[in-house]
Amino acid sequence: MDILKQRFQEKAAALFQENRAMLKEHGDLIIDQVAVRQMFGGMRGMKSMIWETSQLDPHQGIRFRGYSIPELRKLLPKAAGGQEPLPEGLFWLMLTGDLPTEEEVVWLTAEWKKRSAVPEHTFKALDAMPKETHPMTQFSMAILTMQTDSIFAKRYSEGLPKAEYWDAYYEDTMNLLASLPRVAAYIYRRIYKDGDHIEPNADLDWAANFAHMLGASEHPDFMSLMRLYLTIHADHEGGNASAHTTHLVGSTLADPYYSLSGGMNSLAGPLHGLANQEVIKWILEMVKELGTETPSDEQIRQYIQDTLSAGKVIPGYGHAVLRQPDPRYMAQRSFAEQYIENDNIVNIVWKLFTIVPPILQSLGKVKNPWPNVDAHSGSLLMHYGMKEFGFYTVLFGVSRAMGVLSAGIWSRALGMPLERPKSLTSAAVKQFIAKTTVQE
Ligand code: CMX
Repeated sequence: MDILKQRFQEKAAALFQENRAMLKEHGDLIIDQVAVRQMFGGMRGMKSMIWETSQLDPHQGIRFRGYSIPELRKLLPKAAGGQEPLPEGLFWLMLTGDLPTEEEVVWLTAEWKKRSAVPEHTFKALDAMPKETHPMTQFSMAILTMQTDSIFAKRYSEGLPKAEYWDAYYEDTMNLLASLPRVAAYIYRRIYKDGDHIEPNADLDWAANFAHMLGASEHPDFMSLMRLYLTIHADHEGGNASAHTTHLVGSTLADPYYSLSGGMNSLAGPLHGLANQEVIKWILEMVKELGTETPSDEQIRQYIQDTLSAGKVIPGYGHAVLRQPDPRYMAQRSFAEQYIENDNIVNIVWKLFTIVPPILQSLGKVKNPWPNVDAHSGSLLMHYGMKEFGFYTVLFGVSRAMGVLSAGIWSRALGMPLERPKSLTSAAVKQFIAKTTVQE
């Protein structure tokens, strides 16, 4: 058994027993109640699932196993000479709850390298799709084509006992994470670089090798950006759409390939991960319409008003849970302050930070007027020359896979059952209201 799997097994076995005992003693305690408003309002705030890898506070933002993003930027192991955290370290942390040592991260980088082969038929299936197919469609489909290699599916069909589900889920997760950068880079080069693919470089860590295979930028800081980017997008507790979808599909014991592909389809929505492409698209349209890359505050204000008057949302702003500027936005801003000098698009992103919130606030209905993670990411990629914004959500997806799949291993280890909440018709809710208000 490898060192990470062993560490996980110890932690998971202990928590499994603790949870069993807790459920026996306190299983009937009421932890939450559901308002009619929540049933019609996308289940906001309803406590309804267990997710070990991270937790989101509306004011503090995301904490991965208790660590904030600024803390992780300091504490996670880094590449030699690098200043940004290695995403491998975050995966280790999410899975075990412990910060890894440098040696452990070196081991994980090497392990993913060993497992990084992509089946030939995946490339063939991608090549058979029209090039103009959206990169997220290609990504999701590519993940499904690799399902032929699922160890979970194979072992399940051979009679895998329940106590070993997590073990097979772990194997698939490690193989998937190892191969996703290659698949994503293949899609990028296929669509935007005439299929001129770049072989992996075995000397590089997971994120740097991804940056290398993308071949989008020669700048060494692009590798640092990828390390930070892939770390901060990984997880945002369990209720967000991509996490919840992956979790739901996994609860049927569909293997990690099916689950992740489902999660990626969720990420592809403009209210979720696709917002990173929408932000840059919107900014570039603004620049084009105004005829300048250095618009005045007044011009930007008017453009925002026009967007809202057209019945559209301001992409990159607002959040279902957060009520403060997103720490993932702030981390990217701090990266830009450190690495980038005077970039027009970055400057627009910073101007929006002060101009958008009062306007959204004045609408009187937006619960969070602050920027989310997607408001900043595209401007950094643009800076290093990766201008193909249709691809941006795939980058988000490669990172998000780490969070949702490590959470999936936990779900299998903790014996989480098939997810099956209760739905009601509108008529049933009305009947409930009539009965309840008469009783009052
Ligand atoms: N621009 C304009 N209107 C907005 C808005 C924005 N950025 N954010 C929220 N609103 C509107 C909502 O559309 C809603 O309007 P209606 O009542 O007319 O339907 C109202 O304000 C209340 O919404 P809310 O409770 O504040 O926000 P929700 O929890 O319903 O939605 C989110 C959250 C993210 C979907 C929404 O803020 C939004 O559409 N933002 C823009 C898209 C975006 O950036 N998504 C990425 C989120 C991060 C991620 O998942 O990657």
